[in-house]
Amino acid sequence: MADARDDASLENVRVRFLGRSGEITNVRRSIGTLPPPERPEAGKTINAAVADLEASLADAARALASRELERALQTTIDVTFPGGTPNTGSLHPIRRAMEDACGYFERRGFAVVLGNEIETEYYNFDALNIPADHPAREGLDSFYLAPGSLLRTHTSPMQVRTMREHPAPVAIVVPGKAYRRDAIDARHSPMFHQIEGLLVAPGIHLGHLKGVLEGLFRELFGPRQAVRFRPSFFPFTEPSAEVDTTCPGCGGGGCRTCGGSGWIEIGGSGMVHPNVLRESGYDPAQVTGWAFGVGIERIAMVRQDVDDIRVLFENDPRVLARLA
Ligand code: 2NM
Repeated sequence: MADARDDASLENVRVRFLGRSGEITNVRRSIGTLPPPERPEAGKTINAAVADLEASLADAARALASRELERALQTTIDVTFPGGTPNTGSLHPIRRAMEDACGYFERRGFAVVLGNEIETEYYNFDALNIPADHPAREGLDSFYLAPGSLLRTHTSPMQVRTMREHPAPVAIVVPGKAYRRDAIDARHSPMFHQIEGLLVAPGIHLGHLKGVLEGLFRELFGPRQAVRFRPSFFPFTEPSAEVDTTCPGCGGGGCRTCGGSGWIEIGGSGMVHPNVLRESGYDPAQVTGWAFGVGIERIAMVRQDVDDIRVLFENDPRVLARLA
């Protein structure tokens, strides 16, 4: 009985001896047939037997339950089995591109400057030599909050603010959000991220800019990146150049990412315009400087190999988990 396999076999034992027509029950009933003097002794013996049997049944039930628990523990939980890998999350590709770019400049002694996203028209346009009749200044292209106040259309205003507060030399990068009234499509988002750089000191020239940008793109895309300047125009730099780098998708041979040219357009740059230096409190006869701006989404898209900027804002975990 002590090694009964289940509750049913214990119940069989109980019924067989203690049930309504069980063996002990029958013996108890037959007490009446004994001579009266023998009945008390017989009753005592039977009661003792019943108590004995009930105690044994209870012991057996406890032993059975304990064996069943032991078996359940051993069959359902293997404490040595390796656990599943938890989802740990990761930095967003935009954040990663921004931190990689900032890290590159920080290691070269540049300060990282953050600033307000609400700007005055003066810092966003006037101080940057952008004329009053420039189309970017129209309410159609920029988010004005009130007359003279708008969401910054680039992070350049912080560069002017920094120059006004610190005498040359200055070496900074300004990462952050910028806003333009563009309709959302595969390449445009009304909110986007930039990193802009500024180096002003005596004797600074375009050659310095080219070397620094080459290092930046090698940091971001790999060791074989080259830089190509294409002449362009920005009001705040002279001369100005669009910046291309070797297409990381094909290494320069031509592919879908670069439209077959082997180069991808990644930003703008130039030598800071004398008017901007003067407006910032610097003397263009004493110091010169380069500046550049690159789109962070553009970097993240090329690194993630996605051709639609909206993928970066939808935040599908399957995309976020995919490392470049
Ligand atoms: C660009 C392209 C070229 C730029 C200029 C300045 C400042 F404040 F120094 F004048 N900051 N950033 C600059 C120059 C930005 O972005 C496409």
